[in-house]
Amino acid sequence: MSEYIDTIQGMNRRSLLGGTAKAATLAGLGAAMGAGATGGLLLAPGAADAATSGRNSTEVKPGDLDEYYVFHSGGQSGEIRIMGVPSMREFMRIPVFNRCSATGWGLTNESRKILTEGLLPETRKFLEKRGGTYLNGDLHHPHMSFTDGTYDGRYLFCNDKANTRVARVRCDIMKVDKVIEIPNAAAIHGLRLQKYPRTGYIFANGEQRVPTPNDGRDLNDPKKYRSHFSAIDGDTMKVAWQIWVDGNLDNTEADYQGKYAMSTCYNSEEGVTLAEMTANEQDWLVVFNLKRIEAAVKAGKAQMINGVPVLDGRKGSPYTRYIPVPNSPHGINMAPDGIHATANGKLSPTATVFDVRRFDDLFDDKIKPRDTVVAEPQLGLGPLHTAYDGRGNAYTTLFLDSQVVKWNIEAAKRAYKGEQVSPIVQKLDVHYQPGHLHSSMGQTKEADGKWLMVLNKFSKDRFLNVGPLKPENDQLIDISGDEMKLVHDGPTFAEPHDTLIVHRSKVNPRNIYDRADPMFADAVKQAAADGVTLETDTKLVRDGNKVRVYMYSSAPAFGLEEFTVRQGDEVTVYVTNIDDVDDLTHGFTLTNHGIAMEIGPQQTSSVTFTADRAGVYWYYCQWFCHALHMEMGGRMIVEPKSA
Ligand code: K7E
Ligand code: CUA
Repeated sequence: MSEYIDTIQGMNRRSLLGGTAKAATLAGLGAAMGAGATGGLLLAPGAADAATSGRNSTEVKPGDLDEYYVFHSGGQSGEIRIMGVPSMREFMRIPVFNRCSATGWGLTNESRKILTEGLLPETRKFLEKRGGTYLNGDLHHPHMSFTDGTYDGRYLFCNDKANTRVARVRCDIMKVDKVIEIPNAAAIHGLRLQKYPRTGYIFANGEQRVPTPNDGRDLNDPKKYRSHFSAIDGDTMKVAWQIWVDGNLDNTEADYQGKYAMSTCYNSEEGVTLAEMTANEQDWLVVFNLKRIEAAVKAGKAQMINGVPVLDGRKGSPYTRYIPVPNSPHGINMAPDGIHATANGKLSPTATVFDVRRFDDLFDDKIKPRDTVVAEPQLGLGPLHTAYDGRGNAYTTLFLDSQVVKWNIEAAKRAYKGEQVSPIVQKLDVHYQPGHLHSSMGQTKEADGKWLMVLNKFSKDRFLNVGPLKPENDQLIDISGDEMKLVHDGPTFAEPHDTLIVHRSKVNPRNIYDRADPMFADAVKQAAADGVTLETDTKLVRDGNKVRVYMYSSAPAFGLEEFTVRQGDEVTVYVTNIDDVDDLTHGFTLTNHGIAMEIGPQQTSSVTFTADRAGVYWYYCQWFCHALHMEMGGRMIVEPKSA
């Protein structure tokens, strides 16, 4: 949790509540509220063992498949990782904001187009002499598109806090197809999706407050800085509207009715130093009224700033309501019941539970902001994020206590009304300092209450020592029974913030590219203009000092075993993998030119470079494809300028 503030590090861990002792009293309550959300989903391998033991089986035998996909953020690594639950095996990495040596992401023409076309004009100019695109990103929050309150397997969306971008991943091929920079806002942090009727909007929090437009004005006038909440159209990947808010936006969430979005918001002081930002006892949950905002944008009430309609949603506006919550809240998590949303206290040992059905009355000014609060349980030190099991229980990470606390929502509501009841069911030690946690299907209305993954920021002594930089520790917890049971430690590299556990029935990627895939449509178009059929022709086309080299690949050979260019030529190499077989990927690596790319079955990839140096340069296939894979190569001959 990179944004954690150290001011409360001095507090004693586990000093606040002796929760575990109270576990027994309420253990029955959660179970009594009924399971059944798993109905209709496929049984996992090992489910039979689990049935006899009464617990979930964590074992996935060699050759068996996991029951869930995990889409894991890569934090400052800038990528998304695909894992499996319950095995916790990592299957694949999807380069997003980073560069990838293996696949050529950030290097191929296809990926460079995606990485640059959504940048703002001034950023493109700024990056002209810096390689054309950013080299880093900070990917916190991947989320899958919804239809009718559950995952639909179309897309993943994610944020880049470092360079204020939002990206979209196509789940049919598990590759990024759009990256856009968000104007006006600074540092996109919280990102969630519209759940109903479908995605729809991508809600994105601009965390930092900056002058708007940020062009040199109001430098030393923080009162004029603005935070922007953005709604992006997930189909077109255009910013639909933005709205100013008071304070800094942290995390965000959407309801299951398609009426409201909500963000935790700190720095109600609007300070610029840590001391100023944490001075107040209270910050807010900001609620956004989507219908009112849409109507106002439609009626032309927004001002256009950098091409985006922007509304003023600061206090007193019809578009927002500010609900006071204890100082510096962090995660905001909607329960699968569609009713309850929990804001996590971070600097306060509490979580605040809202009944989102009351937001209608709040916007009609029939009730006061705090009347939307239905519970505020004391959970422990440093509550950051909450997950749900679909049986009425919530699970909250306690960063400072290094624990996950399981608590019951109904009991918390009764306690809030004054009944002598503790909502806490169980506290479980985790290792160490957890940030996000996620339950299987838990951010959908199909929460199935089987698994909980907890993303711990520190691993300390849990793994072999690898030097001063340690991995993080993602732990898997079985939540199918009354008691949470820790079943697996999983080291991960910097720095998963958030994760999704998606039932495998929701995701169905292709094995082989469609030749009509838009990813390489430009290459197909250029080939047609050059009279080349990509699948069958090899050809060198000279166009001044621009040279286009077309070849196909079929294990274990490239269509061209050599081609000749002149020193100083700008060369574009197009490779089409005509193999039509599962898992038969080729590569194209050009030695001493910093060139490498992936070419999947039936894919076309291309790369452009200047042939600066005379000589012979071999290219080879770097993806093991055949018994003669080592022999799969050819020569680029570069004739010296003088010749
Ligand atoms: Cu680290 Cu979701 Cu960016 Cu919390 S965030 S931990
Ligand atoms: Cu083709 Cu290795």
